[in-house]
Amino acid sequence: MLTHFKCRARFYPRSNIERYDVPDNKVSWDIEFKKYNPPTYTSPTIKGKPWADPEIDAESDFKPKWNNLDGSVNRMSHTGNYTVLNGIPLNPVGRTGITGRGVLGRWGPNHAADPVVTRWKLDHSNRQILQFIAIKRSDTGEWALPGGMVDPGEKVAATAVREFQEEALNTLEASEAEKESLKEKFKDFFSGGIEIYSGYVDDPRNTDNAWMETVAYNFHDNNGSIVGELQLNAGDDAVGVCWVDITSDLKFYASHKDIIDCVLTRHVASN
Ligand code: RP5
Ligand code: MG
Ligand code: MG
Repeated sequence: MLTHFKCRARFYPRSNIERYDVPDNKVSWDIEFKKYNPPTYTSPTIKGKPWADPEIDAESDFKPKWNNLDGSVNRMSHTGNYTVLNGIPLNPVGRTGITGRGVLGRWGPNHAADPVVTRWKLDHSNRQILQFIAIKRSDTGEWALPGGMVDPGEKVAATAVREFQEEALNTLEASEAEKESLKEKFKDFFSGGIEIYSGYVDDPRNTDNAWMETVAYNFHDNNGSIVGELQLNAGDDAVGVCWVDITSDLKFYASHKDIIDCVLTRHVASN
């Protein structure tokens, strides 16, 4: 059964709020946990932001369409319909030890996309090793996929490409001419993404009422002739970027290791 660990760490990210301790056998909402008394936390940094929902309270005229496409905001979960208890969505995986939204903008699912750009490398014994492009996150310092949030109305596959270009190529600081040339050169490569995962992410920012979900796409350069031309340059919320050999002992942000393992399995099986 799906469970989560990273969103049960003692302290909520970017705060000194301590989560209520949820033992492994009390994660599921189906298991009674009478003592469960999590703190409520919604970071002041998200309040009033255009990308964030308002508070849910008696006076509010905020009437979201849970489990539906709500205008241009996708409030559907990849995991199926989630429960809404007293007007508030419940994390489909279970308890996290904290209620409210933390630093996440949306109640319920917060949708992201993750690009996994891969190529083969030959090691000293001429064995093929799959490599992917990882970024170092500025918030936690962990290595991660260069993913990001889906803008309202944006196609998820387009988010994956945009976030890759912003975080791994720093296009936010590129000139229009540079962006145009990049678009032209890599048009086919970035239109050939294969969906490899869609679902819940065990993100440290998740709460009982707000959580991350993603769709991950693999952009694979089988003979390595295309991606060699990519000028890696960390941008936006990334402070480092590089090619990383996919080996079993690697640790990554959230549940990105599981996504990377899916990509590896797929390529090893078809190689
Ligand atoms: C993770 O957070 C997703 O898998 C994606 O990589 C990322 C999106 O959040 P930001 O990078 O925009 O903070 O859960
Ligand atoms: Mg980003
Ligand atoms: Mg990001």
